[in-house]
Amino acid sequence: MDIRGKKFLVVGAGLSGIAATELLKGQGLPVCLYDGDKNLREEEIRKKSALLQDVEIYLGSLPKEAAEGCSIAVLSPGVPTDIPDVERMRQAGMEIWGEIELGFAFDKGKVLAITGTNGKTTTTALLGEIMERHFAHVHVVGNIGIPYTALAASTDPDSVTVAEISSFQLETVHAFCPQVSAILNITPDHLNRHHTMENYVDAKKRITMNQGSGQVCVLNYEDPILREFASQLKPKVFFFSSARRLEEGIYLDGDQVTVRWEGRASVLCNTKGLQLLGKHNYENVMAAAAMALSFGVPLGTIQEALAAFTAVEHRIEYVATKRGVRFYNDSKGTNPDAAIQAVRAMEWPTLLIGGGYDKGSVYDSWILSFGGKVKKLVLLGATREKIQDAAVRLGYPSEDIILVESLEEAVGTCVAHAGSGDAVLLSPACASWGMFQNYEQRGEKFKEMVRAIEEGNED
Ligand code: UMA
Repeated sequence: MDIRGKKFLVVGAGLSGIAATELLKGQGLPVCLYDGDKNLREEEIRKKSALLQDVEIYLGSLPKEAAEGCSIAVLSPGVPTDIPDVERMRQAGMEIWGEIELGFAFDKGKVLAITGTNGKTTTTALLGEIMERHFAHVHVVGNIGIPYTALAASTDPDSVTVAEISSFQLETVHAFCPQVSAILNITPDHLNRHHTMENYVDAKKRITMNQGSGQVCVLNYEDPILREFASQLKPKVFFFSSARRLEEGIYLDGDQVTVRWEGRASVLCNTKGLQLLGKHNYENVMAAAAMALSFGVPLGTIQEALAAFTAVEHRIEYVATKRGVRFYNDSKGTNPDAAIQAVRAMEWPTLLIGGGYDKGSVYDSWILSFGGKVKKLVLLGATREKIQDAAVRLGYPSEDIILVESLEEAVGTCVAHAGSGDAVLLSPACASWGMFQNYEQRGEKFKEMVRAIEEGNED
């Protein structure tokens, strides 16, 4: 589509919206910016970039005349596609794009894109490090925290973009077409936004929708939805498995990761040589390696990157040991499935801090994964009663549940109840929204509080 001469309406003045507006303005395209939050201040937004100085900004509501002058709306990921604001944009004849679609429209190089319910950020960060060892010009963007539109204009035909793409972002792609895609796993998440599991799965599958036979899609063989999806795909499928040997693909066999791809069999690595823990991380390693191999990166380069890679921040991140108690920050455990992995990784009696924004998740599988390991369940946020009810219904002792008002109170409560040899784990199974700007801020605050705990008298 020729976008010259079109006027854009960017929706949302967060990270994505500001970057999208800067990109359009920098390209000399007409653009206005709208944010539904009437409490935002125009001058604060303009301060974020010199390129925003003469952009029309609308806050709280969008005047009809402003909407009518625009041809393409570029939604930030957090803007649902079915809200009245967006419906009005459709009625005004606007095409509805997402920020990823806009970034892709300006990308002159190749893209590798990763989605999935869990493991996206680790896989994206790892793939970025692998790519940086082999290619001169690599960008790592997307849901990982750097908007695609912030870097799209600086791509060239030789550049490689590694993009973490959420289901929110996939709802509004149209021409987006990665050279290599990956869907790591699909378990229920964000159901308040997508309404049904079917819609959520459909959003994830859109990462492949424009891929052709010359391209590759990496899929988890052990995920029943994805295994079945493979038969419907045009791109070549590269499976990974943590549970069985595959005739073609990449798999975990005991401690060894083996690759069988295009007629060759090789050992990628031994998991004991990795600085990542847990089966879910070995799956992330296999996915990143499969993506890199199918993009032509030599095995030796991938092996070097794997040996050097350490866990990403906020994901089962060790913070400190205070008074004999180990503290772990898993603020990125924003859904039950991710939080289960963190509980499983704990080898000590654990005081678990959970709860937060209500995404409509069901917490039963998370609670059932406690397996006698969680000695206190400290709950905060909008979901605290919902989690409490589920825990009691599933037989978790009600006297071991403590409801608190803030993260500070949660940490204080854990300190009061923990003994030497215990672990305190922040792994909320919920998003941070409503109490924090994002999971990073929640994790940072937790780490600050932990570091401030006085050592006390240790025997
Ligand atoms: N807004 C509206 N109307 C609405 C909803 C929001 O105007 O109906 C406005 C808000 O008032 C606010 C702005 O939109 O000013 C916020 O936009 P946003 O929520 O899309 O946030 P960004 O700052 O642009 O960050 C987004 C992603 N946020 C979400 O998906 C919610 C970030 O993912 C991502 O890192 C960033 O773009 C860069 O690509 C965060 C996230 O929580 C980490 N992602 C979810 C997850 O990982 O589970 C999907």
